Amino acid sequence: MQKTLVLLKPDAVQRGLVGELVSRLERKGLKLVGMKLVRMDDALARQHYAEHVDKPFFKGLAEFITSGPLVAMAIEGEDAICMVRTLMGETNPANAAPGTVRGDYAVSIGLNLVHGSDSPESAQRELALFFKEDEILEYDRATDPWIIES
Ligand code: IDP
Ligand code: MG
Repeated sequence: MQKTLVLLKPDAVQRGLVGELVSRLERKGLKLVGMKLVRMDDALARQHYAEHVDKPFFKGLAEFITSGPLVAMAIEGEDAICMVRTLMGETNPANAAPGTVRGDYAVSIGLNLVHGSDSPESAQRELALFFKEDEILEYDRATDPWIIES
């Protein structure tokens, strides 16, 4: 089992796509183990996008990601990190396949609706930026009767 961080970025919230995008993750069979509405500030943007702070697009990215509320989710599943990235599609919506979130809904690389951690190390680091330990639920599949396996 892996856990990964998914962000429904401010454009997804502003366009009213939260339900649709959560639904896609649920239908795939991924488990929602944490969820909150967050307004990122500059400091959190710099931490979250640490690998990009020196890139030319960082200023625009930081302005956008702090521009309004976003939905942060902790998602669990087998190969969840890769699965989420596949559901999201390529970073640039021009290259994102139809059927993916970015392929179906996004038209610009700046406004590409979703974030998903890209490795187990990133997932662990990024989840800790958005969630305290007790804000991510632990399900025990053997004993928790409300968990229906997809
Ligand atoms: P990812 O979100 O698919 O993992 P990254 O390369 O990690 O893509 O970039 C993080 C975010 O920064 C992207 O989702 C996108 O919103 C933005 N971004 C990346 N490259 C560019 C660019 O060349 N111009 C503008 N924004 C970019
Ligand atoms: Mg990335």
